[in-house]
Amino acid sequence: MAKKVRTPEEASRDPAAVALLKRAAELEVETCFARADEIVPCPIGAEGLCCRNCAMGPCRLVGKTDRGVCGATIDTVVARNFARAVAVGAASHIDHARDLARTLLAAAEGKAPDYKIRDPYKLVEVAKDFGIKTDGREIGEIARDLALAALAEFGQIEGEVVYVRRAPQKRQQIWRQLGLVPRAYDWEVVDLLHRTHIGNDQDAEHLLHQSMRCALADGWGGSMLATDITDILFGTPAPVLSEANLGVLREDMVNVIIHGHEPTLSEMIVAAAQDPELIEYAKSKGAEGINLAGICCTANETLMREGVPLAGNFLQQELAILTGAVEAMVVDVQCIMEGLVPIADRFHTELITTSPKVRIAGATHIEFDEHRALEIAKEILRRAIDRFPERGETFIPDYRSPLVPGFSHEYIDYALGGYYRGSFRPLNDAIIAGRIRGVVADIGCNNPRICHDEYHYYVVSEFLKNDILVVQTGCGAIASAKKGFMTPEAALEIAGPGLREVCEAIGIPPVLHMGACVDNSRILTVLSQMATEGGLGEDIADIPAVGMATEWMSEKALAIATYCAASGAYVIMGGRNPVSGSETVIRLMTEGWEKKVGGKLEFIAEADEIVRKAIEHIDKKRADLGLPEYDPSKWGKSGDWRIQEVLDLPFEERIQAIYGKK
Ligand code: SF4
Ligand code: MSK
Repeated sequence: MAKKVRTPEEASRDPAAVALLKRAAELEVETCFARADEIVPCPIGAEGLCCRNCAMGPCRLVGKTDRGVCGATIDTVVARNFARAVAVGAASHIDHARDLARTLLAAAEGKAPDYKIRDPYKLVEVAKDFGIKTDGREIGEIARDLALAALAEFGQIEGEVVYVRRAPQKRQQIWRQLGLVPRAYDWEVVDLLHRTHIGNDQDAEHLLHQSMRCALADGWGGSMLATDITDILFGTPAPVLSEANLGVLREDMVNVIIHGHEPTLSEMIVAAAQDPELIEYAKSKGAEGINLAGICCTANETLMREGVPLAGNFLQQELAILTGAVEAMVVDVQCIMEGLVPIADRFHTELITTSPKVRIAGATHIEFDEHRALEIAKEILRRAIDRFPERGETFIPDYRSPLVPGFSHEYIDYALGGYYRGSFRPLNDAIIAGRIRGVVADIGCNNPRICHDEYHYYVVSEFLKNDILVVQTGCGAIASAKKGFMTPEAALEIAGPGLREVCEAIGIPPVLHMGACVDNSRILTVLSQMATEGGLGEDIADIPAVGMATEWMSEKALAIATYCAASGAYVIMGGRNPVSGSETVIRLMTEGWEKKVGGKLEFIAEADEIVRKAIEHIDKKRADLGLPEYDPSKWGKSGDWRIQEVLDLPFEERIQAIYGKK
C-alpha cells in the first residue's frame, strides 16, 4: 500500500509551521512530520497487545493467540503496558520535582548563590502545609526545612503524602477507603513497575488500581511540589503580556531557544541575557542584542513568570531551527527530539544539552550545576553569540500573536475576589447561574499523527462558543496562544454571551494559560477550591468540568489523565487508544473507574465527538446539581462589546438601543 505523504496544509493548521514545512521540502530537510508519514505504526503495539517484558517473548497477542508464553492474557498485557506508561510519566514529573527540591535546599543553605526566594509568602504557605513552624523564623531556615521535608516525601517509610490534604474532604475519604492515597512519591512508581514484571500482578483491575495510586503520587505529589517550589524560587505567576509563534525570532538579534521542562537553568539564562557585558559582546558580533524564545514547557515556565515569548509547541522544535535564525537551542529534560541533531547540523545552530540525565549524540553537552548557575548560563550565551556571524540565509515566518498568560490559581483567586477577599465564589456563582456553562481543561501535547494544532483549535473554539471557560497548560496552551485565544479581546470575538460577560467583568481572556505540564496540579487546586467553596457539590466529581488532552503523545499525558480521573474528573484523550486491544481494560477505565472513583478515562478519536461528549457531561453534571439548564439567550445584554455594535447602527436605531425608545 502506498504511503500517504501529507501536504504542509494537511500536516499543520499553524501558518508558521506550514510555511516552514514548505521550506523543509525545498531544502530537503527531514522533519518528524515526514517521518510520521513514512513510519506506519505497528498495529499490534498500537493496541497495547505486544508484550516484551521477558525473553520468552516478545509475545504478540493477535489472531488466535490470546495468551503469551507465560500465559498472560490480553487484558493483563494491555493493562500492564498502560501501567508502565503511567509509571514512566509519573516518574518524569516526580524526578523533576526532586531536582527543584534539591535546588531549594542548595539555595537555602547558601550553596546556590544565584537563586533567591522570590515568593516568601508562598514559601510560608507551603511550609505550613508541611507542618513546619514559620512564626518568627528566618526565610532561609523555613526554606531549608521545607526542602528537607519535601525531599523526605519521595521515600518516606509510611504514611500519606502531604498534598492529598489539599483535596476536598470527600475525595480524601474516597481515596482512603479504596487504599489509593499515595504513601511516598518514589514508592508508588517502584511498586507499579514491580507489578509489571513477568509473573507478578496479573489482574487488569488490580494493575489499573495501582496505576491510579501511582498517578496520584504525581498529581497530588511530584507535580504539585514542582509547581510550588518553582513559584517559591522564581515567583508565583501573574498576568504578563507576551507573544507567541515563530515570528518572535529576530532577524537582527542572537536568537537562543530554551526547550524542555525545567526552569532552573532557563531562569538563569533569562537573567544572563540582560547582562550589559553580554549584550555588548553580541553587538561586537554584529547583532542588536540577545533574544530568548521558548519551546514546550521550559517556554511555559519562563513565559508565565518573565514574559519570555513562545517560539512554539512540541512539533515546532525542528521547525525553529529550520528558520536558520537560531544560534543555540538549549535543552534540559523531556520532549526533546533526537531529530534536532541532523537539522542543527544543516545550519549554524548549536544544540546544547544541559541535564546530567540527558545527553544526545551529536549535541554539545554543558552540564548544569546549580552551584554556579549564572556562570554556566553566561557561558552558553557566549557560545550562542559566537555563532551569530556564521548565520546564513534566514526564513522567519512573520506570524506571532499577543497573549496574556500567568494564571496561577493564586492569581485567579485574587482576580475574582481581590486582595483581601480572594475567593472562587464569583466563578462558582457564574457557573451556578449558567453564565459559564462549565469548565474544560484542554492540555497536553501535539502529535504528528494528528494535524498539528487542529484538535486544540477546534475544541477550544467550540467550547468558547458554548460559554465554557477553558484552562490550558503545556503545548495545548501554546496552540491557543498562537491562535490568539489568550487575550481579553478574544472573549469579545469568540466567546458565547455569558462567558463574554464574565471575561469582560473580570478582564480575563476566555482561555486561561495556567502553565507547564507540572502545573496541571494548579488545575487540581482550582477544582478543589471550587468544590470547597460551595454550590457545586462537595467533590471534584460533582463539578461541571472535563479534562482532555486532544493531541497527546507522551507517557506523562497518560499519567496526568490517570490522576485527573482518579481525582473524579471525566478525562478524554484524542487520537489513538493505547488500550483498544482489550474491551475489559476499556470498560475498567470507564464504567469501572466511574463507579469506583467518580472519574473516568476515555479515548475518542474524533474532535467533534470529543466536544459532544464533553458538553453532554457538563450538562449532566449541571442537572445532577439541580442547576438551571444552559440558556445562552439569557446573557449578553450587557457589556462593552455591544458599544461598537450600537455605534454602528443608524442614528434612530442607536437611540432606541441605548434608551429603549424612539
Ligand atoms: Fe510473553 Fe509473558 Fe514474557 Fe510478556 S511476560 S513477553 S507475555 S512470556
Ligand atoms: S511539553 S509532554 S509535548 S505538553 Fe510539557 Fe508539550 Fe506534551 Fe511535552
